[in-house]
Amino acid sequence: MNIMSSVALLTGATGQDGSYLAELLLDKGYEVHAIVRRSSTPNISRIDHILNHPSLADSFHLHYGDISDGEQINKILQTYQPDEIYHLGAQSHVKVSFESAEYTGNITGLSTTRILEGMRNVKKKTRMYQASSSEMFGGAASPQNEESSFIPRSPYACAKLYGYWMVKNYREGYNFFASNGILFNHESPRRGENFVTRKITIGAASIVAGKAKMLALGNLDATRDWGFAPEYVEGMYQILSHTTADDFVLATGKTHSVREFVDEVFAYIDLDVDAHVTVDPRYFRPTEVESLLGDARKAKGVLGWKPRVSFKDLVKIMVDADMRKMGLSVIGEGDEILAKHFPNKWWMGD
Ligand code: NAP
Ligand code: F7E
Repeated sequence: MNIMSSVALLTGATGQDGSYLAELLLDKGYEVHAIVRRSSTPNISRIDHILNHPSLADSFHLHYGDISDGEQINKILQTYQPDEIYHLGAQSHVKVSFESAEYTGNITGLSTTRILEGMRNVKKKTRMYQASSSEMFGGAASPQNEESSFIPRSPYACAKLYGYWMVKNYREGYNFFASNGILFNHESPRRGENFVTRKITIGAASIVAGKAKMLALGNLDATRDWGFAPEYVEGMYQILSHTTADDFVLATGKTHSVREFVDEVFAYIDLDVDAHVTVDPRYFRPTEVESLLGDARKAKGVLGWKPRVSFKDLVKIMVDADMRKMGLSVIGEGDEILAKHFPNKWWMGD
């Protein structure tokens, strides 16, 4: 253990953002500890390459635990006394939250209180990042920024809003360095397979590979402000590195419909949308967030954070990756975009 390194504790390290963030922090010389839940089959595919890395593995430590278990969180906090905590663990699927509303409240909402309470027993001044979400704006008028109303439209959004307010309350009540990153949708080749962007890129690649004929989707008219996950992880780090604890929106400032995402993907690999895409009401939600469009001027002005990857670029990066994973030849524009925007790419593989 290098005693000079800053120590970071991550929840959600096996997820999309957590895996990129672990790489970013390791690249910056941090000693990284991660709370991961035990499962009967391994759930570490996104961080396997770090665990097997010749020079990074020694600085990356996994601890079994569940964010429903305050006792274990306390134990880990007391043992490792982190300088920074990034709380990314959550039941993060909006549609699933309608089916598992109480569970989502416990995992996505109450876990934030468990972390904050645990921090009260840590002697050093630990900084805490809370993964808040644009879903909290829900039905609020576009564009949404730090001053917008919160009109949550799902159990997931309600749970995230609870965490958001707990962070603000502990910041004000106990002088905690705790910050909310209010992140709009961000995607990547590591995006969970049942979120719409990845479902579409995998679906299209499967059609090219002859493994599927049709792709069934829900509401094609909803619009989202979609960015590229590695850039949002850089933003998380910048939020915690800022001189004061504060709340920041991260977004691209552009919104596109699910239908436009489908059109871009299918056009890129020359597939006919009408021949392969159907709408299945099973994927509709009881209440929908029709439109999200973020205004990240505060993050740009205060932190200097600015996303580089456009909507069309994001599509190409994700399609190339899924085509490659299926053993198909790739068009390769996604690789060129990555090389152009990230000449010193800090993450490994996709
Ligand atoms: P994700 O891929 O779904 O990852 C969620 C992580 O939480 C996984 O590592 C998962 O572990 C872990 N987790 C879930 N339940 C747990 C439990 N009971 N105990 C311990 N760990 C648990 O999510 P993401 O896209 O990376 O998002 C990261 C965070 O940002 C989440 O809090 C999400 O709600 C929030 N957020 C995401 C976006 C976005 O567009 N991606 C936007 C705004 C906010 P397993 O691997 O074991 O399932
Ligand atoms: O849905 C529509 C769906 O599940 C986007 C999470 O990371 O971002 C994410 O939440 C839109 C919705 O993401 C399908 O109805 C159509 O309007 O990809 P999604 P989300 O709900 O926006 C926020 C910021 C988070 O914080 C969350 O953690 O796409 N849609 N057809 C579909 N969605 C899915 N999943 N599957 C479909 O077949």
